Amino acid sequence: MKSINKLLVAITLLLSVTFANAQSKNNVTETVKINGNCGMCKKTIETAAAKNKTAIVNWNANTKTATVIYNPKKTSLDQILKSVADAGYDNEKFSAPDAVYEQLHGCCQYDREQKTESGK
Ligand SMILES: [Cu+2]
Repeated sequence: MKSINKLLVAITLLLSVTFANAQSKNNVTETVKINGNCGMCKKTIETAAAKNKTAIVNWNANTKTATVIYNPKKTSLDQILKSVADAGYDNEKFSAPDAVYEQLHGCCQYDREQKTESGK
């Protein structure tokens, strides 16, 4: 059993090294939909998303989309978007808890389009 584990670790390491070499940089860039209204939202969203300093997020109030740059070895898009939802902002993967949404500043209470199950 132990030797199988070691083999798996070795294979995983080998694959990740190969993967890292295949890319000049580890960072990936994705565009995601995040609800919000104004500049204050932008600050909250970007701060929440970059909480663990593993992502750079640039949210656009006009398009309601954010460009997310992150290193998939250190974090995941799910983790980043979960932080954004926890800060009160619905996004394409997670819905904000109602209680947090209600705590947002009046001008920041964006129209919730389709409310999906929280914690989805
Ligand atoms: Cu706002």
